[in-house]
Amino acid sequence: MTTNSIMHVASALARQTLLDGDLTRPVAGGRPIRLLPWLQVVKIGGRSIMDRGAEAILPIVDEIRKLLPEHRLLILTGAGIRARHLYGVGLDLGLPVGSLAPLAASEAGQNGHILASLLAPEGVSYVEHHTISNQLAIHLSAARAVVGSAFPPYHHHEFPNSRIPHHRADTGAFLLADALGAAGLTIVEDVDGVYTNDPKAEGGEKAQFLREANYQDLAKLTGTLPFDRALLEVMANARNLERVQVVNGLVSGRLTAALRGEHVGTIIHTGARPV
Ligand code: GWN
Ligand code: ATP
Repeated sequence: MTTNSIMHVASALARQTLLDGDLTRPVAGGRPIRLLPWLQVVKIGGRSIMDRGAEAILPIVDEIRKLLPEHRLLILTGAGIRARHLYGVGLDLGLPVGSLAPLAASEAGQNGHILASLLAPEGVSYVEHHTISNQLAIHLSAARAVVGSAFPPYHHHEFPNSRIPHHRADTGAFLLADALGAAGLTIVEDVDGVYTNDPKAEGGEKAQFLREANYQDLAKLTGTLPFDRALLEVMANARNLERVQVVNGLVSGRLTAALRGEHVGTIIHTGARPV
């Protein structure tokens, strides 16, 4: 006679479909822990800041240098004009979105390498996507800040709903900040914040400045936005990050004030609920 000694693993999700929200919610509906609750994430615009060269970059570098004793920072860069040129060439050749995404992402990485080189004397380095995923805590124990690419590393996993990558640098920065449970995300642009229309476009003088907005209000705006529209979609499902501030990086002191919790740009409220 053989004795049955099979151990049964008790799992709350073992006997049910993962598609039934009523069944998964009691197990999976809780707020995740904050991995790096002291982290401040700063997204530096590729087109709006980095493409302007020394005139815009050096004052921001100076401001970040002075901020280092106060904060521990993950600085993420956007892709800018080189990625736009690349989309033009790639689309002309018929490349699929999953081929264009990593090519554009590499431009965000290049901007990060530039910024990190300028901050190197302060102990700041560029860290790879893999390092951001797995070893950010150790790197930020050794240095006050690191720089990385804001572009999400989707590659051929990019959603096929557009020929231009749908999730770009602003979305990537938000996904990371929310997943890490960061204290905040500041998006640095070349405008004071979000307006009802592009203030630089024709008729832009009629655009109204939005000091504070909800992600749902911004989704109703039919015109352009100063960030990827997909950012609003991921904000709807945010778990940790309750708000984001968009500030003008061409005005000295705005980034510093934003990181100190001051309201100096547009504050966008996400779908994350306070604890
Ligand atoms: O190359 O500047 O990381 O941090 O999306 O992938 O296209 O890669 O395909 O760790 O993995 O160009 O080589 O490049 O920008 O993304 O990096 O120097 O596999 O450190 O090797 O997820 O940096 O690069 O472009 O970010 O955004 O070797 Mo770059 Mo980007 Mo470096 Mo990264 Mo992509 Mo990696 Mo990746 Mo690729
Ligand atoms: P990336 O990092 O992806 O290279 P970026 O964040 O540096 O990009 P843009 O995508 O060019 O920069 O976005 C900033 C620009 O968006 C501003 O210079 C502004 O002219 C424009 N813009 C469009 N719509 C609006 C709006 N509703 N409110 C404010 N600015 C807007």
